Amino acid sequence: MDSNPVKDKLKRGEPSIGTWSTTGDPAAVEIMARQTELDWINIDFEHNPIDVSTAVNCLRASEGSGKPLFARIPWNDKVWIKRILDIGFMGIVVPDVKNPEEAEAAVQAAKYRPRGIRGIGSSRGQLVFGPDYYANANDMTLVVIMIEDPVAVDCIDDIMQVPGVDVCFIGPNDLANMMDLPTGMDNQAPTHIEAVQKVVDAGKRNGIATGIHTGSGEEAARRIKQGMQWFPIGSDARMLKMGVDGQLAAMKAGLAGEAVATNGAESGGTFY
Ligand code: 3PY
Ligand code: MG
Repeated sequence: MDSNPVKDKLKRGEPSIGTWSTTGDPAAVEIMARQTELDWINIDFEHNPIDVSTAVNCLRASEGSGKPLFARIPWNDKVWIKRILDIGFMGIVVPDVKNPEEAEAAVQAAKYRPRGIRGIGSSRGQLVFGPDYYANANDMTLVVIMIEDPVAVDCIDDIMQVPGVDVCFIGPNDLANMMDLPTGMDNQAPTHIEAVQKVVDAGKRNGIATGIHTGSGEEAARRIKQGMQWFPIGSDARMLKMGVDGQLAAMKAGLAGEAVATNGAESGGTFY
């Protein structure tokens, strides 16, 4: 793979929907990567006990699927960005970028000269992507800047105009927290809705893909209709929990003699 199919899709103006791995478990990543309608998986190093030597096995587990893996790093830090890209991630998600200077620092860390300062030394990059890795990496690498503070919304056009920023992606919980609002996915507070819409509108003006972390397929459909192009549905841990909760609720309803919604889960088949 010497180009990034997710970047290609975004350039064509199409939505590219993936999910998060908060477990960092290669088996979970393998199952999700084989879901043909998910375009990518993002491993979340920001809030979870995942280390780089585990994550490289997530990359190996997903390889046969042809799906790019991205990584949310713990902070906007050039050392993290270098190590993550060097082991073969095809993009970075950078938390809480507050202004164009911070966006510029993230892009510089992610790109080789002349655009950036990334150092030479990706053995796995060359192994997996081939001997032209250094020539192709700048084009291939997706840079996702997270908008999680109203100060970033106030300068969103300037952030989007930093060359090399591909996506501005909203963290709904941190944004709510920084606005002194109750947290939660699919936030319905009017001021939160207004801030999210400002980011979407700026994305359209500047030709930059936007997104928000969604909690369900139902929200994902609404966000696509709103004009968003790049975002995850939940995470492996969230979907596992929702699956368990849903099936236990169905069992209880069945025992109580109520109609049971299967919610897409098939009871036949041999996948278990
Ligand atoms: C948030 O909601 O703050 C997030 O970072 C989600 O990814
Ligand atoms: Mg956040």
